[in-house]
Amino acid sequence: MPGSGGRATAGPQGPRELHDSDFVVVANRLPTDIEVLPDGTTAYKRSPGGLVTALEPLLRKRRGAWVGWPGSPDGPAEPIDIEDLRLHPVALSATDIADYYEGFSNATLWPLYHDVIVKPIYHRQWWERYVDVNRRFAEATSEAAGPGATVWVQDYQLQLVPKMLRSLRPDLTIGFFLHIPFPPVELFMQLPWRREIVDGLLGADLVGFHLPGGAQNFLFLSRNLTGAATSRGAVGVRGRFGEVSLADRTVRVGAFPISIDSGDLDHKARERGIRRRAKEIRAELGHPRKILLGVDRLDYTKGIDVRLKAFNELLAEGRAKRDDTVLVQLATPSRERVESYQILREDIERQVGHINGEYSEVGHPVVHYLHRPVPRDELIAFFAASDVMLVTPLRDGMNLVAKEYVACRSDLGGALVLSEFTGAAAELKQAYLVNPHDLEGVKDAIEAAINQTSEEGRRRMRALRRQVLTHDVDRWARSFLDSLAETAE
Ligand code: GDG
Repeated sequence: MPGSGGRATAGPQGPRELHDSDFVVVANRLPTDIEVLPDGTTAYKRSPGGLVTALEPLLRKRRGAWVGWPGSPDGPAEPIDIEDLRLHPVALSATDIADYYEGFSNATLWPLYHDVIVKPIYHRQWWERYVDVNRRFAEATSEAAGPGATVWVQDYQLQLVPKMLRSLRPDLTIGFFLHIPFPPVELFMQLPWRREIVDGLLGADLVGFHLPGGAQNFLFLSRNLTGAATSRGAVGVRGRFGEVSLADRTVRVGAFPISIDSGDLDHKARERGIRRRAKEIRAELGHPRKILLGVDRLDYTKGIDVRLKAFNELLAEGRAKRDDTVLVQLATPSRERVESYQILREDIERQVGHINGEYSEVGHPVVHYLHRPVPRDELIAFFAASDVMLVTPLRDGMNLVAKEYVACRSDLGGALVLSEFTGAAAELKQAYLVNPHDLEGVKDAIEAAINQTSEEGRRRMRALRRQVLTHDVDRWARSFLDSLAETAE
């Protein structure tokens, strides 16, 4: 796929038939925003996610297809070939978006799976729409997949697809990966449609989670809700697997911690242009002694309020100096039509206003807050420019930002303050690990990170980089797909 965008073309293999892909990825969004222009031609722009980058070579090699929502109501209705990749759009109406996406996915499942930080809303009408949209995704996938193809379904919006797809196409090998945490059993049991979700996932041959804990929760629920026999499996080279034995087949369950394209990011962050921009950023911020950085979608799971509270108290106690420390918070707008996100935004902006009102001077705010997406290169320059990266979620499946920061620090500078409640904490043990519910602990960790000696910082960063650079997204995808291939054998 082209990196920037352009117009759709037939691939070098010529026009393609339906049912001809050996490898199909199914996700809520297509990897490319596609728009039908007034003259009837199609313009597209690739969204540069890690998943796309990781899967691109495989998709090309295996006549790949991607099934997903094109991201706007003006998307194409028919499959479209962009070079070797076939995109199968699933059209969503305004009501689909409201009930399936903003409703059931993001106001029911998202808070439920993130430890009910916000109270999940259970609406029958949202559920019905979720079932309906999942069915349409399964049908589109069934049209895309060739005989005996491998299908990889992604994430919480599509948990019913594996079962629906298997009943349409028993010949397929189906994998499912959940990008967010799979919750503790007591919380999952709140869901009025808990049995349907577990049955939906059990339609896959392999169900993957970031962490072994999520896999264990799922195994327990499978046994208790369906009566199936489960086993923990042996500890093997690729980690621990469990199995669910159904009447006619076995479902494998495992942990596959996702990662980033670390090599690429490492390379990018060394470029002269990025390093120059990082210096400029420090200058624009007034050459403070220490720059603290937060980078998140504006989401209540990310603990942006936690770090603001901690910073406020450190300033009040004189443990952070108002004239030489700044906090930059880059907050990407997210799910702005969901009420809990509107409340969160007001709360964060009130906190930022309060801190700046108390501790800033004219022309020298102590908190710099942007509510907009920042271009990728600019983000990398921010990573390279900051002394302390603050990653303080109350719950997070993995958190790629923590890994990205580490990948950008070939200078061994910087420090990572990381919540224990992220998936990344299982791998990034040399970070300053914090319990985000323990405000004093968070303050101590930030203070220690601000004042670390350069030897201590280098020691920690070297160990963090060893982990991140050797465990990249390509390794993640390969290990999932190799395990999935084993289930087919
Ligand atoms: C879900 C799970 C899991 C952020 N702001 C900007 C920007 N970003 C990029 C980051 C990073 C990505 O967005 C965010 O990824 P995270 O992993 O941190 O968080 P979620 O969006 O919640 O992702 C999470 C992930 O899925 C993968 O499985 O790790 O736990 O919740 O790549 O750099 N990118 C640009 N401008 C921004 O302003 N260009």
